[in-house]
Amino acid sequence: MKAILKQLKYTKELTTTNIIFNTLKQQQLKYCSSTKQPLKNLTVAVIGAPNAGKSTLINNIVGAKVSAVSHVAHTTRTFANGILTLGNTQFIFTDTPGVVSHHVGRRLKMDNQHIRTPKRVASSADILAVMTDISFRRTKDYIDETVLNILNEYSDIPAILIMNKVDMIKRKEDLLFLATLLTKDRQKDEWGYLDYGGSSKFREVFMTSAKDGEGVKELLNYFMIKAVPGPWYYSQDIYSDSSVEKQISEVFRETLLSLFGQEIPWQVKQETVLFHHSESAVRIHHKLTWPKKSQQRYVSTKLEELGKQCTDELEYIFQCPVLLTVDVSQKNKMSKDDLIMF
Ligand SMILES: Nc1nc2c(ncn2[C@@H]2O[C@H](COP(=O)(O)OP(=O)(O)OP(=O)(O)O)[C@@H](O)[C@H]2O)c(=O)[nH]1
Ligand SMILES: [Mg+2]
Repeated sequence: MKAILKQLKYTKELTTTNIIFNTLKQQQLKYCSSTKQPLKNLTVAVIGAPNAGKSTLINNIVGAKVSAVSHVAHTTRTFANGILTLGNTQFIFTDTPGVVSHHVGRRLKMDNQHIRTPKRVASSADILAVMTDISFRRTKDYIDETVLNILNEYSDIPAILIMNKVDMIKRKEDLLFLATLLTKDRQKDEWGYLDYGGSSKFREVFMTSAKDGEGVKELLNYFMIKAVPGPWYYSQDIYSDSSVEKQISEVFRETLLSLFGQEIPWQVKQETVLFHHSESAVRIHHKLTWPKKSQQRYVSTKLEELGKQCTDELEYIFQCPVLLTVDVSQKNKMSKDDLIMF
């Protein structure tokens, strides 16, 4: 509770979702403290095509930087948990890398862990939330075979469909048409080839805008009803299971992707060399190392902007002033393990 009030006080800009959620949380806390209900929990694995908005939804729901968000596909590389405790109920939302088939993963030179993570995470969830980008021509009427295989393999776990980016759809009647298609098993078109459709296994359909919060309250109410009696796995003021260093790295990754987009060098080593938390501020020294001198020079041209944007975001996360220094350097020989792939 203290953390939320602190967050509300310091916040540079609250998203609609944060407002919805903070209000919901305060109501729940009041309700629970008076009724002393038993503890409940719910683990939701959010899976779906790259760029659907999975990380945006989870970050906005829990109000923390669980994973970086960007317009570049395959931003999320490993799974991460966003945690939210509402009254007597703790939700764990697992963010996953965009689902790709082995064939596509190989072509894009992704490592196996990246390809396998959504399936591995799905096995331990209470609910599978399949997110789809309803504004994207290639995914709006189609759910990827790899996602359908996960639904079939874990058919005992209830699955829901989240049709995201509804803010991009002008004709709202299109949404109903697409919902009908996506909740039917995959079909061929009248000429017998183009696949379209999704799965008849979805128990519910939600239409959301993860970015501006539309429909998120309905989604959360549904999760609230589905929570099952059981212990909490995290203390109630934890929002992410990522280490501080990982959260700082995600902020840098997101900012680099937004400043340099596809042009950025694809490999960087990130290191938080210093992290010091005092009463009044956080001091961070972060080091970025690229294999080539030209890459280092290129990123250095926007170093000031990079530092400013990262400082703003880190101040939002830590809820206090951040003194940030960034070091961009080059090192010829880096081992594969050193590098974080964008
Ligand atoms: N208009 C609109 N854009 C959104 C919405 N949700 C996410 N986005 C944008 O879509 C892009 C991808 O969002 P992410 O949250 O990174 O998507 P993801 O599914 O986590 O992507 P990967 O990690 O690559 O699998 C970003 O530019 C977001 O700002 C939404 O509801 N509406
Ligand atoms: Mg993501």
